[in-house]
Amino acid sequence: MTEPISVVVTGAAGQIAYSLLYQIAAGTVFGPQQSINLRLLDIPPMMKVLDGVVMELEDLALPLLREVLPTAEPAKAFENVAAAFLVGAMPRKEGMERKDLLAANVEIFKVQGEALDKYARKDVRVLVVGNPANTNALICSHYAPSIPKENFTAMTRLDQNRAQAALAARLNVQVDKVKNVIIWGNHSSTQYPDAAHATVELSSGVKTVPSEINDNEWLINTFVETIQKRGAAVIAARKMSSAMSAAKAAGDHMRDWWFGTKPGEWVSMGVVSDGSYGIPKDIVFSFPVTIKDKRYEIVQNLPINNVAKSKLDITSKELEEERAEANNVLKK
Ligand code: NAX
Repeated sequence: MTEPISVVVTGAAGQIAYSLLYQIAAGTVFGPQQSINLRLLDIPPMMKVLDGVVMELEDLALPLLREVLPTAEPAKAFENVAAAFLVGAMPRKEGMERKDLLAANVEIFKVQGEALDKYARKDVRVLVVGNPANTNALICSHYAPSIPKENFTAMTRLDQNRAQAALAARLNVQVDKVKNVIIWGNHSSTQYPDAAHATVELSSGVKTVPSEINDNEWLINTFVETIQKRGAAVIAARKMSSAMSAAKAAGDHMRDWWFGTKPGEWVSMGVVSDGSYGIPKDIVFSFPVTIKDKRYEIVQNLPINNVAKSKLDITSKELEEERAEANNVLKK
């Protein structure tokens, strides 16, 4: 067994963390040989709830889990961390406008960016889950200038998993037979779930998903809208937002970042745009990436048709607007 690494989860008393912490402690994310010191950050009113989470973590009796530190102080939570799951965020309350939500979260991610800069390892891998995830990741990175920008990512893996599952259901195949579906853009209703480059493994060989489904209208309209609105559909049914599937997706994202993608396969992650596919630079945009040695590269030269181009424009415009609003808040 290797030396323990420190891993922080923020929003540790919340719903997503409740499912995520087990995966981290059980070795599903960082591997079965990697022992873990967990740092759990939440806000002061949640400390009692967090005590309960700590008790449950103890009761898991998992050998990989070494120390567990519950705290409301970012300075302690981010100390020497090698990986950070930034799940905690201000939820949208009734009557709250998008602007107000953004303003509240900009403040949180500024503080956490500064704490990462000061206390975390310089090679820390940061995954932002808390919404608006893409713009929160951008802000966080901005306030942690000593950590490379590439080390900040936002989660669109839940959208990818949803898209993969929807295509597998439509094709009546096991979910792992479908590969390389892409989520472009923002983790919001403007995201573009794109099946144009996806493949499916059938007994007759590997085929492209569009040729097997052979229903453009379904792929361009029904499929895209179903994925864009899936989060809202879960809330309508469960009266609470996706948590089990979000936690699984966060684990998938970090595990692939840590251990790499399989040959010929890619995954979608919100990363700082380098201008690929004509996307404006310096927004956190979800692209297909391949990963090796803990470094990702954006998959290049995929053909983008006019429909896809217009969808990419819509979601990048929204991200530029969010960035402008965030900058306004920070200037005040
Ligand atoms: P919960 O409301 O259950 O938990 C959030 C926790 O964060 C609470 O315990 C709260 O006290 C804590 N918190 C608030 N401010 C904090 C701060 N400054 N520092 C540390 N902790 C803080 O929400 P949950 O269902 O766990 O969702 C968490 C976030 O994930 C939300 O922002 C949600 O919108 C977002 N999601 C993002 C997804 C994605 O794909 N990127 C999908 C799922 C989810 O909707």
